[in-house]
Amino acid sequence: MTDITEQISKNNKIMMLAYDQGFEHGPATDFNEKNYDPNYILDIAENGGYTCVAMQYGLASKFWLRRKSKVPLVLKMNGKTSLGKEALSLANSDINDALALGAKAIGYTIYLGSKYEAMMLREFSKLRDSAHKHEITVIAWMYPFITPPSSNDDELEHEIVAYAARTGAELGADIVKIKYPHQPDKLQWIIQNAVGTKAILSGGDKTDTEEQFLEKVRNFIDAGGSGAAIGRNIWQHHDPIKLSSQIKSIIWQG
Ligand code: FBP
Repeated sequence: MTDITEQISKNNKIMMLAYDQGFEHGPATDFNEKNYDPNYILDIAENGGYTCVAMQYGLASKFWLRRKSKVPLVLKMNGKTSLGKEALSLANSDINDALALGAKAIGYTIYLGSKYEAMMLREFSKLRDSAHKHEITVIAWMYPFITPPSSNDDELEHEIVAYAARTGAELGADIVKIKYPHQPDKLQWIIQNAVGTKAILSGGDKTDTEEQFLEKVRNFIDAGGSGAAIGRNIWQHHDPIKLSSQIKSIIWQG
């Protein structure tokens, strides 16, 4: 395989539907009568032009696998609930699970700056090696877990996002999933620092208007980004397919 990310991308670009929030945040904050149901999400993934869908093992085996979805699976391997305070997220599945499911990629969150950082770095590296042995794409959710001093929040924040992108690249991820910075004019610098690794945008909660959100995706792609991994902004929207098609145009046509 020339480019390992080809199996979850189209023309070098990635549009991922993320659905691990039930684990990370719990039903109360994120779900309604429609989007609590994994089949609703898989309908969106299948009809909205997504190049991959990310789920934890339980949902992947009970829903994605059973309906034989054609949208490539990103098995999200680690996770933590919002009930604890510690920034530690360890794997709850392994490479054999990814192989048994037929996942094309694995996803792993690293909380950089957490006091448990070293544990996650070690576990990630082992999973990266096993994934690459089986030609499975490795995606690192690179999430800094430190708050910059308040006096120059914005100035430092984009450097921390760049640091996260850089660390993911140096760790050997094929794709880094990074947050949108407070200073969008620094996006190019951030994405450049992913040196040789594709950078995709992490959606965030649904606080922006539709226009603001689409502008973020556009800025990210214009700055050299390789796509987006979006969850709540899509499946909390009243018309997810229409919004997906707008995002699709931005990702592939600019
Ligand atoms: P969203 O677009 O809903 O933010 O999904 C992307 C994602 O990375 C999910 O995979 C993950 O559950 C969530 O964000 C984590 O969000 P937060 O950092 O706000 O807990």
